[in-house]
Amino acid sequence: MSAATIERIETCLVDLPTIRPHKLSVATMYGQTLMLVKVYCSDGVVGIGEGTTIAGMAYGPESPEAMKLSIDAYFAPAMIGQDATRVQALMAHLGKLVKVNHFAKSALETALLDAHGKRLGVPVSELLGGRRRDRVPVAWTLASGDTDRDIAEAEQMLQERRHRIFKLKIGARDPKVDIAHVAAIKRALGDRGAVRVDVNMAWSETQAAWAIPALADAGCELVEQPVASAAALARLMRRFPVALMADEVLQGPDTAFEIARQHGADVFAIKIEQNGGLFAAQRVAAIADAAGIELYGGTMLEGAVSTVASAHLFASFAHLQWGTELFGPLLITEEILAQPLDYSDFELTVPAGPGLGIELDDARVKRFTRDGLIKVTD
Ligand code: MUC
Ligand code: MG
Repeated sequence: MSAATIERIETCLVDLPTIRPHKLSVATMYGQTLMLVKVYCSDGVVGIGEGTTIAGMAYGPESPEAMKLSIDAYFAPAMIGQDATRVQALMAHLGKLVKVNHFAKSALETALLDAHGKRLGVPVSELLGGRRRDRVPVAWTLASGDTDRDIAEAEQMLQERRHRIFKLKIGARDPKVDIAHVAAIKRALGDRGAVRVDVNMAWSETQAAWAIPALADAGCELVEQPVASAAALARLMRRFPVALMADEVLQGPDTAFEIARQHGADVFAIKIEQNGGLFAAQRVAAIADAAGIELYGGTMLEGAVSTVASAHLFASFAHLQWGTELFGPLLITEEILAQPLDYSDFELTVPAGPGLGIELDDARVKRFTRDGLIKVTD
């Protein structure tokens, strides 16, 4: 095919409010910042990508501001004039020039895949080997910090047939208080809703050893990243029958291989940003499959662009035993797509159009675009 080269790259920061405060063990979020990137190619095709973090730098090493800066100052100059049609080769080239920066790389790879899919007239899922499903189950996170409010929220989601899998964010409070919270929610929902928890690394190994059986007794079916250490997670695996999921410790194929080698998790939460892009996340999923580890489609509470990129990847997985948590756009008050995504009957439809299959509402994006790199708060 005739080469299309990269002509220009634009980045912006878009600050959007969340529908309610979102409380994690690491921080409370009141809004989400999307770092959006547009890659303009010589054949007239424009690809879009997105990078997000959770609560600024409280969750991981990159911030939206750092992603923008690294793209503007380092990635973009190295990409101008390069062949836009050889996505893996270009990403490998960038990998040599810039260490780590997984989130920024994921945003750029998403934009290149979007552009290439548009160019070829196929969805991104086809560039990843072809989809095995058109819709993916979507969990909702209950994280208001208040048990009654969380129960009311879950009831509303069940009634609207939007979600029936609920992930509870715990770890900020005393484990005893957290377990009472989980038990109350599971009691209220019964068999109508699955309950899982994400501790975001907050517990010590001894706290986890005490709390995990209590969570299982409360009806919790999956415990995500209870401790920070991969070795401690592997030790906990030997002690309890309840499913344990790795999230933060998965930072690309090398880490996935090491955890799989130690039988260090029952389930992998696959995140495109945390692993350094869609292809790296695909390799992580392949390692999990080979090791008999089950799969879950994770999120960095991404906006629509990265959510859809993830959906294309998860649609191509051979196994997706635990569904996904691709609810990020629903946590944000503003719709930034020209055509909203289809969340219905407890699932998200993976768009079928070329590339990501979505179009930004540019006027809305502009309205929330930050003027400058640093957010001014009063
Ligand atoms: C995480 O740690 O998995 C996913 C859902 C949510 O509420 O937070 C994220 C991050
Ligand atoms: Mg997690």
